[in-house]
Amino acid sequence: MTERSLVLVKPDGFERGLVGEVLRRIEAKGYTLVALQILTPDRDRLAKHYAEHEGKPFYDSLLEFMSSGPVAAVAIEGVRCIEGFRSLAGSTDPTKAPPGSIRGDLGRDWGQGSTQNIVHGSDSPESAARELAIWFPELSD
Ligand code: D4T
Repeated sequence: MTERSLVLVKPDGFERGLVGEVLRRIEAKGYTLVALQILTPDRDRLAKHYAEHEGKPFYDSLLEFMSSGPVAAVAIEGVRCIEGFRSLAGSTDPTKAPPGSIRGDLGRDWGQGSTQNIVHGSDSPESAARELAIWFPELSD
């Protein structure tokens, strides 16, 4: 079934000039770009986006990192694109993410407080709907 997912190129990926490379991999996989926006997210938006992580030890450094500079927010579309983009991204820890994935090929540990792993991708249809409403409310019916 065709579905939509939210992809973020995080501040580390944006700063390193990797937006084009991430979009290239999404398009090469065969998914469609539905919407794209460059913005520096404020804490309100990030608190909504990362509500499930509130109270965890890495929450404050995560919000600080994610609000530190521009991100590219991308709505993508395709059959099973939620699962498919998670596969393209690789596992959360970029040091251990498999080669061939975005995080495995392009990411590493930089010794920073928050994990810098280049991209975010929604992890379920419920998360995708919730996150797309936060970043692209204009796409909601
Ligand atoms: P996102 O949500 O950014 O696509 O990442 P994941 O889905 O792969 O991982 P996650 O939700 O578990 O973590 C969200 C975000 O928090 C950072 N993080 C995570 C961190 O800085 N320290 C940690 O110990 C964990 C688990 C990285 C991604």
